[in-house]
Formats: sequence, C-alpha cells, structure tokens
Amino acid sequence: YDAPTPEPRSTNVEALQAEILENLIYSVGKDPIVARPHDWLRATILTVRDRIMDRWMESSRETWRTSNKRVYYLSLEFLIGRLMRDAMSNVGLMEPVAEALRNLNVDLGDLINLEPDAALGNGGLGRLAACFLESMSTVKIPAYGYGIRYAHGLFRQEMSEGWQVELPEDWLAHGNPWEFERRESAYEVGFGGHVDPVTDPDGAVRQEWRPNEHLLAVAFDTPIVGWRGARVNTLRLWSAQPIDPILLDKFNSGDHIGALEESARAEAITRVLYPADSTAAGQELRLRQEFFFSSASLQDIVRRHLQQYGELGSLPDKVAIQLNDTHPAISVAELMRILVDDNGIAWAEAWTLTKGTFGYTNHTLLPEALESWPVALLERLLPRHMQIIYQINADILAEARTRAKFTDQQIASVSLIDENGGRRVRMGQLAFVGSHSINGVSALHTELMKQTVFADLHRLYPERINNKTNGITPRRWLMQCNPGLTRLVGERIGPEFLDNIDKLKLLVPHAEDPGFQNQFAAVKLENKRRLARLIKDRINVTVSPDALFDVQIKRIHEYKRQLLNIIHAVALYDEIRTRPDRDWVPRVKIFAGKAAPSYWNAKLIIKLINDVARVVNNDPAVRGLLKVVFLPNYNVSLAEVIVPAADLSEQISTAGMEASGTGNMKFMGNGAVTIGTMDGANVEMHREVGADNIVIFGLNAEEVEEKRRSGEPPRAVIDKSPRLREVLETIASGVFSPDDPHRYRDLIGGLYDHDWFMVARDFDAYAAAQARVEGIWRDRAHWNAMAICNTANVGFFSSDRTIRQYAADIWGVPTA
Ligand code: DL6
Repeated sequence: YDAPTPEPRSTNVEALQAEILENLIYSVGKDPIVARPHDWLRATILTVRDRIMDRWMESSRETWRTSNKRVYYLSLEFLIGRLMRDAMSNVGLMEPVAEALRNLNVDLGDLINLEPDAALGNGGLGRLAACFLESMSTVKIPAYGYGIRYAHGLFRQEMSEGWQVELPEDWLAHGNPWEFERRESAYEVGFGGHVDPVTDPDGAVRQEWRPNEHLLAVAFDTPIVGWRGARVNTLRLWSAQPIDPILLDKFNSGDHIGALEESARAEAITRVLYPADSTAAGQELRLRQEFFFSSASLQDIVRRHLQQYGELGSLPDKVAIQLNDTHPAISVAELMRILVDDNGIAWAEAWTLTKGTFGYTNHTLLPEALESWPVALLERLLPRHMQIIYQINADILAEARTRAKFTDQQIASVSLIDENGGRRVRMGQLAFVGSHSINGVSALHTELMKQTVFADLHRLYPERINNKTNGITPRRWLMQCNPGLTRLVGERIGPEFLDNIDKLKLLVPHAEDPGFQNQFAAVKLENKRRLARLIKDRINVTVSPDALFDVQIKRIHEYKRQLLNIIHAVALYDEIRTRPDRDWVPRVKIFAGKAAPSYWNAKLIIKLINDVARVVNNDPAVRGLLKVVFLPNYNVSLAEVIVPAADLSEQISTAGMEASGTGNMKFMGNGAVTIGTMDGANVEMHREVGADNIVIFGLNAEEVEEKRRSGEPPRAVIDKSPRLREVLETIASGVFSPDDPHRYRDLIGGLYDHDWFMVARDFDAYAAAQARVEGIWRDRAHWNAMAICNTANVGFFSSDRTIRQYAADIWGVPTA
C-alpha cells in the first residue's frame, strides 16, 4: 500500500468545469456543441465519481491495514434511486458543480432529473437496505452490500383508464456511469447434478457436490459515500453470465438459436426483479436468484477472508453477514458446504462458525410472505444443500427433544421441514437456527415475532431475538429532498443537526413561536406548489396548494388499507354534496403506489381510487373542496417530491400487520402530522413525538386478534354505522363505475363477510380521527406547532441510530 497515490481531485469550480468538459470529450466522446443532456449527465457523474474514488481507495486500504471486522449486508433488493445528488451532497459538491455546469450553460437540476432511478427493490425492505448502506458509510463501518444487478428493476406503472399496466423498466438504457465491472471478481455458481462421497488421502470421507449446470457471477461495484465523505463502501451487485457465451459447435451445425440457449438461460437469472411485495414468489427462477447471489457473495467473502487471514476459524471475529429477510437464507447451507466440504472443517465447528457469522432480520409476519421451498425442488436444484438442511434439522430437533423436552407439536413448529401438505423447507426457520441474532424491525413487530411465527424457536433459543427499529437516512430524506426546510432549520438552531440529527430537538422551544411557524409554513407551501405543478404536468389535475395535502404513498396492499382512505374520500364527497353550506376544509387526497401484478384486489383498489377521482374531481357541486389524485409510477424520486409537500401522513395499516413502515418516518421529518394506527414503528413515533402531536385511531394489535378470534360478523358493525353503510352501498352499486356497475361488488362484499383487514370495524374511528385533523388544521398555529414538533423529534428514526445498534448488539463492530 505504499505506492504513491495521485493527488486528490480539486473541488473548485474551474477544475470541475474543466473536467466535466474533458470527460464529455474523452470519455463520452461528444463535442459540447452537439452533446445531448444524457451526455452531460454522464460527464458530470464521471467527474463527481472521481472525487469519491480517492476516499474509496483509502477506505478499503484502511480496512486491510487495520484488519477491522467487515460487515456484509446480503439483500435481494437495494432500492437506491438516483445517486448523483446523494453523492454530490454528501461530499459538498452541490454548489460548485451547479456553478461549473452553469458556466457551461447546463442546468444541474435538469441533469438530476434525468438520472434514472435504480429501482432494484419493491418497497420498504429494499429502501431500508439503501438507507443502511449510506449510514454504514456515514458511521464508518467497513461494509459491503451484496445483491443482484437486475437488468430490469421494478416495472414501470402506467395507467390505462384507471387500471395499472406494467411495462418493463430500463434503467441501464444509457449505461451506468456509477458502476465498475469487475471481470476478475467472477465466480462459478452451480445448480443440479449430484453428490458423491470422496475419500481423501488421509482416509476421511467427505461429500462433493458435482453440479451439472454452471454459470458465472460477475461483480459490478458502485461506490456508496457517507455524509461528509466519512467513508466510501461498496455495493457489489452480481450479474449472471454464461461460461461459454455461444456454443460454437451448435452454431456451426446450423442451430443458431440453440447455440445461444445456455447464454439466455444464464442471463435470465438476473434479468428481472420479482415484483411481489409481501408474498413469496415461489417460482424456480426466484430460488435460482437467491442461491446465485448467496453463493457468489459467500465465495467472495470467504476468498477475501482467506486472502487476509489464511484460515477460516476467525470468521465470526472478522466477518458479520446480515441476511435481509429470508431471501438469502440458503446462505446458511452454502456456508456450511463451503466450510465442511470445500475446507474440511468438522461439522460441529463449522456450525459454530456459521451461527457466529450470520444475523437474520425478519421483515414481515404475513404468512403468505414467509418463504418455503418444496423439498423436491431443492433436491433437484441444490442436492447437497438439501442434505445439509436435513442434517441441521436433525441436530436442532434432537436438541429440542432432549434439552428443552419439546412436545411433538413444538417439534413440528421448529422443524425446518414443513410436513403439512407437501414437504417444504421453511427458510425463516433455516435463517433463525443458522444465526446468532434474529431481529425484528420495530418494537411491536419484534414482540409479535416472539409470540407468533417464532414462538417455539424463541422458547428454544430465548437469547436470540432482539429488536432494531428501522430508520431512514436524514441526508436523502431531509437535507436533499427538502433544502428549504434544511436551510430554515439551520438558520434557527445552527448547523449541528447536519451531523447529529438529535439536535433537531433544539427546535422544540420554537414550535410555538409565530414567526418560526410562519417560516415553517412558507417552506411547506413552496413544496406544495412544486407538487401541485407536478400533479398538473403528470395527470392534468389542478389542486390548490392551500388545501390540506393528505398523502398515502406506498405499495398497494389490503393491509395498508388504501381502501379505508378512499372510502373516507367517498364519505366526504357525499357530505360535501349534502351540506354544501358547511365550512369544509379543502383537502387533496394524494395516492401513489404499485400493486404486485398478480394481486387482483390491489389492482382493483387502484382502479377504485381512479374511478372516485374521476367523479369527484369533475363534479361542480364539490367546488374543488375535495380532490383525489393518483400519481402513477411511484418511485424514490417521486417520493422525494411528495414527502416534503405533505401535510398529513396516512399510516393506517391494520394493527399488527405493518412490520415497521419507513415512509412514516420520512413524513415525520418533513413536518407532516401522522394519522395512524398503533402499528409498526407508529408506536415508537407516538412515544417520540408525544400523544398531542400525532393522531392515533382504531383497534390495536390485540384487539384485531380478538376480533378475528371472536368470529363476530362485521355486517353488524356496518349496520350500526349509517354513514359507512351508505358509502359502501354507493360504491357497490356502481356509482363510480357506471361502465361496469358490479366492478366493486366483491371487494365491498368482503367487508361484510369477513373484513380481515378491519376496514369496516375501524371506519368510524378513522372518520372521527379525520374530523380531529380538520379541527386542528383550522387552528393553523396549533397545526404548525405540531408539524414543527414532528420534525424536531425525528432523530430517533435516523438509520445512523439503527445501524449503530446493529453494530453494537449484532455485528460487534465499532462506529464513529
Ligand atoms: O423493514 C422494512 C420494511 C418494513 O418497514 C415494512 O413494514 C415491511 O412491510 C417490509 N417488509 C417487506 C416484506 N417483504 N418480504 N419478505 O417488504 O419491510
């Protein structure tokens, strides 16, 4: 490491300007006279990237030099969004780059908006992984994110007469100037074949897996820079490629398509991100994706460890691997195979090393999202791993019987094999037994994990489950997306909060100050104007920035209850028409979110929102007092515009069903008031902000359970609420769907029959809470004080705090 390194690149405007031009000419190959916006974008990214390279090299040199423990975050999803503004802002380049571009007659804002979103994730779980990467760099943890470089990220959502239509997404169309292809870091990954016992020269017998299918995992690295350039870590994404790009003998014999078959089969693995959120994909290609990226990542980790330490006994001391949900859970069996079969480590020792190395984060209790794979499929695709899983299972069950005296029923519940209706391997159980730490993502979720899915495993290993409440990076979700608020806060309490987000608490004494309230409201109004323009541009609906912006943006799912929200919109619509003389609070209900392509009810809810919007927005009797807006193609960049403009944040999931939520935290920091249930991280938000500054309503998790157990029919509840009954009848009778009057009959019928998600049962409480919201909104000083208190108390929800807790309690690594 003693080789002389080049001088760090200058960050003054002249140097930046010269280098942007140089990159345009020499790297992009364009004359400035003919350069298109994408060319300027590429030249600018290359220039910014160069300013990060020195720190990147220095960060990895330091890790090698100090032999510090490394953290590996394995995740099938990284919803990183755009990178340029993030990177520039974190290394203080926003102003000089803007000026350098201005001198070249290019607008930085235009370029920022041109960068495609890297949508390599579905929602909360993937966005959390992206926030964690940034925080790990910020708090100086030597860390790597490992995932898949999907050629096509999450589908593009378009609307056709109010229905969701899915189109392929193409984030790599203009190339990706951020990434470095590492041909030298390519690993073979196998599938299928069989297992042979092999006798070593010393007489020991070991198992050897002989796959009959091989492909290459090629690494693509992206630098992730922390706040103030604290450290630069690597996001390493794997791309699948064939070992032989073309089978020449087939080609030469005239089979031109067959010659490319192997190539297409390999590349299929990393072509698309599965678009299901909260449901297990259950298809063979998905299992292939999971094993592909797990195997490549583990080979890479083990190679790096052996290169530095020459042995594997120190693995848990020097390596922490976090499994982001069960998607990488097959890693437990793969690491055992690498240790036992490839490196001759005895089973018991290998198991100790494995458990010491892995931690597992659970992100959902929804039964349909808990992954399991048919034993027959695993046996065919990964025969050695299936053997290993059987052996792990035998050991666990023996321990449960002898040490803990488990009953047959408890044994069945901790078993890695689900015997009910076709034998399947439960990935949650595999991840649990193979990890020393299992964490939930909010206090409530963690408690429920102990009581439900992992109740018996928790009894067997009571020290393993712990909570790590989620967080968000305040850089992207406050400083970058809301520069107006950041400036205002800095003027009021000084700049320390930029480095220590807990300092936002200094705002509390200013919450009642009318002068500050006015400034705070003025920033919000400006953000609302920007959103109003976007709404006009994208869907041609005019909304008044003076109205209450009531926002629900997230994946569309029955448990998130967009249905409850739109039913409330219909109730308001009826009331406004019935009592036009009342002093109504003008309100804009803003929705955005994607539905899994195969999730019919979710797609129907999108259609309902759009049907209601069409009627309400065009009814002159409403006089603009209520508008309903569905913004298509929700993604990170759209969230960055909507969140700073929200007055009211809808976090209204059925209690006990949202593991944490992270959107709730983004709104809070940007000064929105939350209307929500006691679910997920809302519970901690209620604690942090205080009961006076949040509007809570509805059944709690225990009550939901009780209602479900009681079997009490929801029909009686509906009968007792004339307002709700009327709204449901209006929707079911086809008032909003005259072209197909029965469209919503079954959706609404479900509320009468079972109402699993407690929409009917919570409606009155929700409507009353909304009335409370209107009361507060009318008293604008009260509202502004609440909004300020929300920003002031968001510190706990910084992902820096979350990551520091992972580091201290799970990974055993120091943080800055
Ligand atoms: O932990 C991140 C995020 C939570 O905030 C959401 O509450 C939760 O729904 C989400 N879980 C998933 C589940 N997917 N799987 N598996 O996305 O995780």
